[in-house]
Amino acid sequence: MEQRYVRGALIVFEGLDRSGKTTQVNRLLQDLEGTKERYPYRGMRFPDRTPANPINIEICDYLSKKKELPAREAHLLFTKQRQNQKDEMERFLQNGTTLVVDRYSHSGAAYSAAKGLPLDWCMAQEEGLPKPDLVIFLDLFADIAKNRSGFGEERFEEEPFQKRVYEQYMQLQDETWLRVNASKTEEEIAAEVRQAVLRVIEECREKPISHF
Ligand code: DGP
Ligand code: NA
Ligand code: NA
Repeated sequence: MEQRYVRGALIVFEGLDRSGKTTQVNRLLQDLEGTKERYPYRGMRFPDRTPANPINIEICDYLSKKKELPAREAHLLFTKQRQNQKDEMERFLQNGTTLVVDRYSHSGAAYSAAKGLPLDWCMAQEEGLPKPDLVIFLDLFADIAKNRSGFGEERFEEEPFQKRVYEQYMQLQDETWLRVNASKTEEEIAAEVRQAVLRVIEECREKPISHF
């Protein structure tokens, strides 16, 4: 018998720090609220900084520079947080719930590779995780990002580092990526995002979940 899939889409937002990513995630979640009977959804974010477990707390301490870790160990910590959510993510997707995720595997690989780890090794740690159906990359180069307020306080936010992260992101792109010019207005970006998301939700209803 022919197999039918009616599943949710895995939608991921990526971008440099201060690219306006979180604003756009929240706008999309608000938009989806209006059609939730038809397209159930759930928001998620990585890293998850809620102090719900020791891994989350360790990530928080590392990001706020309270704690130092070798690059490899730090990477595996972030990866573990994603791997721990794998089963739950699959369940939601299989139940027809679209997941809207603020950062995911590509952040992991791009930020860790920018610190000097091999990009391939970083992505290899993501193996088995559901692969996004759509990656919305808010493309705002570091030169512009640094002029936004609050830039530079946290680990990874220094400008030369952001340039390296950007270069790594560029190597990770594939046909599932939508690059959005992040210097457009918030409204323009939101409209572009919404259109792509609704298209992908429809398209992947009939497809099995793919994996890294
Ligand atoms: P925010 O998205 O604003 O909560 O910032 C999270 C920071 O952590 C940001 O600088 C990107 C970085 N980050 C996210 N995921 C990973 C990861 O898997 N590995 C590393 N090294 N950094 C990550
Ligand atoms: Na940040
Ligand atoms: Na953010």
